[in-house]
Amino acid sequence: MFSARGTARPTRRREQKAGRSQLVSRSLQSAQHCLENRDFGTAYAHYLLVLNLAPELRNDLKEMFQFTLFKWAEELAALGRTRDVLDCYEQALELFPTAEVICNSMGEHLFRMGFRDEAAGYFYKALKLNPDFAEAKENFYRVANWLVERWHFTMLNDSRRNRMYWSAIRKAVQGGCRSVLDIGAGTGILSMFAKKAGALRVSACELSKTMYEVARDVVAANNMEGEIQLLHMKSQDIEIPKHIPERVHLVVTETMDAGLFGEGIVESLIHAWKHLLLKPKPKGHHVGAEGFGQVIPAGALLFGMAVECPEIRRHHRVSVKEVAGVQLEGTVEFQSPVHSAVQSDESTEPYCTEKMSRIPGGYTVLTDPFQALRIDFNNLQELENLATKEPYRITVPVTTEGVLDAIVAWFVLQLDDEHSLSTGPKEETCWEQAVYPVKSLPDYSVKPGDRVMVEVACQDYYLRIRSVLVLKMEEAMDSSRTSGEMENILAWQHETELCSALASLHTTSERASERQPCALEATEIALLNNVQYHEQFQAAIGRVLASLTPGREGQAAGGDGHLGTGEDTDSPHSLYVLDVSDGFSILPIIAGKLGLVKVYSSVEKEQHRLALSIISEASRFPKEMLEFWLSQLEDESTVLQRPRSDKLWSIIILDVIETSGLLQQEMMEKAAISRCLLQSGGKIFPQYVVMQGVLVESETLMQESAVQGTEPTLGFNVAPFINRFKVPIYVFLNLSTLPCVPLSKPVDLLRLDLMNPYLNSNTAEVKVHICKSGRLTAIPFWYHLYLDEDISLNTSSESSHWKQAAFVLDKPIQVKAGDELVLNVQYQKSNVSITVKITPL
Ligand code: 44T
Repeated sequence: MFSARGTARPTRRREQKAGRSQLVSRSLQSAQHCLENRDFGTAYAHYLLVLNLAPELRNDLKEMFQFTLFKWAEELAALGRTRDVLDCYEQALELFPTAEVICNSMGEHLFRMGFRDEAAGYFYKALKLNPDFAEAKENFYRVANWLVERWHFTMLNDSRRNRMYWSAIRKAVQGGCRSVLDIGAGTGILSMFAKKAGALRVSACELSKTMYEVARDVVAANNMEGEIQLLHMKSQDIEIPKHIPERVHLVVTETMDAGLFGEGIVESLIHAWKHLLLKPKPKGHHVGAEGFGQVIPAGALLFGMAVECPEIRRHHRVSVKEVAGVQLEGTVEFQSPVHSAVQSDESTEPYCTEKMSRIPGGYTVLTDPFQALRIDFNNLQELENLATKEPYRITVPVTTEGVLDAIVAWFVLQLDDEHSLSTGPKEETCWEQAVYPVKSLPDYSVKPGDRVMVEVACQDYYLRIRSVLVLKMEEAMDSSRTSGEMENILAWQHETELCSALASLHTTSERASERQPCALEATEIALLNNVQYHEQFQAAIGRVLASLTPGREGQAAGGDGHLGTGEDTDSPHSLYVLDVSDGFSILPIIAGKLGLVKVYSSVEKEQHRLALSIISEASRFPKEMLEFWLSQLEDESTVLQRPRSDKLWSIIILDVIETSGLLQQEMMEKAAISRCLLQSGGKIFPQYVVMQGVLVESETLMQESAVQGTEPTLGFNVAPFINRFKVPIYVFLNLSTLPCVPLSKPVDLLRLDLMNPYLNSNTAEVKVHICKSGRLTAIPFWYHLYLDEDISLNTSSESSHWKQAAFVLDKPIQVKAGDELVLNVQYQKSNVSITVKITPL
């Protein structure tokens, strides 16, 4: 047994010390020896021993220890030994509790393992330890964007919504609801409303760990600790009396998404009515809520309307038949990720969401709004019936001529019989709408007199709205119909049955396609529809290829001038083009069609590879000239390899801008590797990138980036806690419809030269002339991608598949027309940051 501390005699202590230092130096030697042999596990164990025995060596050994830890953790992670990875980091952090690099690396492992909340905590800690730590900053922003969705800010800033919930909750509590359960607490604001209104017992549950912790801090900051019981759990896991002592009078919740049911409100309320709420008030019972259960919101009405919207269309239907010499029509069946069909794969949401008032290019309403569904949240039977309800059809008269692109849906939330909120597209609200893109119709054009038939289905408690058919006026009047049919058609009272009957005549719309399916992301579809993008690439690639083989321009294009068959495909005269675009890309075929070139695509999905092969064939581009380049994109250095040991690339196409509007991570590193693999005269596409920005005043961007003080939250102190997840860059911005006032002309912020990756400077000072007085709140930015000196792509153009991004200032700066500002633009890793300096005149 060990002797108690301090009781050992002096001589023994000396002996121990000598023994210890021997052990330390031997272990240290072993550690170094193991490192040389790349035996990181044993080296790690030795270091651990040394550092525990000789804490005085911690400073000297820190670097080596970290290196060993990272290497060993990588090995463990590759072996799937998750627990061991985390144990190592925990040990390491005990030794070096203030090592930001270890914190950050721990966060990265946690993130990869799917523990995102925990990862955020470590990135945050690393940043606190060193606010200038670029990697940790970037990691934190990415994970913060992911963990705390941006709508929290918008929602908390929506004082109308807050006041409405407050009034409804106060009314219920004062009417006798003594005990309250808040399902999906978020920041805990509804629970605080209930407490303030005088509820005796308030409990709240929140399934996200991050949000649960935010709620804990918020409740404490508002001196309601001990008065609101917070549970980090899903409401369905709450048990009585284990978690809450007894059934409650009132459930408050705002677990609705834009499509109403997407956050699982139906399931959680079914469970709440069965297990957590007092029994409902019997119908016709008018006296107080005493002893009965109730839900706020009491119910909802769901509406829909048909719209024409080019922006939705170009993201959900491939409409180009041929692009830059590549034939798409009749090749594969491109499928958008939103499946509204009942039979479709449950894993995909049947709708996407948009704030229709800010959709680029706007939209045209084609029908009056129709009520698609009414649901009473205070009626268990009705909630349960939803799942088993047969799909039903509704017909709506067309009021305006146009193209039927989507059904847009929203709801009116009835908090109680006095308070309601609408999430409609015309409303001044934080809400987005649910969008059901229309697909598989033989003809999308509609005009007044036509009728659109939609099918509403509730499967797995997801609401789906599908346009089944357009009933044309001419068809209804078609004389070839039997007189019986005609009678029915004219007797509009049986309209729905009639339409169902007619629907069965329209078999074309639902017939499964025989073409090869190719599932694409909405942005990939938008990219395919972008003719200009592909033509620009075609032109620029053509120029480079021509410059590399003088005198062969005449052979290019057409696809028939190839020498490319058999052994010739790899002839020494061949040129090589590599496309490392992130998603589905037909650029390799476009390049290949220019002739005498072997092209490499890095698409990974089997479906995409098949699609590319089919498209090549249809475009009469010999399949053997197209190769797929490594399936694993894990390690950039292996992706960017030479086509053959003795050959170099003529063109490497890099994806440098993410659809979110940010520069791609590690793009300059990729450019640097690519640069070494180019043949003489070869090019990286784009050759350089110019980032442009404009100074604006935008209240909207402020509102969507941080909670603004305590006013919108009705005096409760919420802002500082949720604002911890504020990030300086707003992504996925639609700049063309952003409500804002420009205070300057667009200015060049940064130039990144991919052909000379080492020549870029990391900081730039940019002078900006202010042309309008106002509050500078944000700097939206976008990029010009230069394929060569005269061919460039603008990521903020109308047909772009990219969105834009914006820096949002911490505090607005008042500026006057005529002022000169200096922006300090910094480029670190793939992070760009901007600080504004005001120079006195
Ligand atoms: N906003 C939609 C969604 N939760 C509203 O973890 C509108 C989107 C929106 N907790 C732009 C604008 C808007 N038990 O923190 C979340 C979630 C939690 C639960 C415990 C449960 N059964 C659940 C279910 C959900 O509730 C919180 C709110 S859910 C969504 C709220 C502003 N884009």
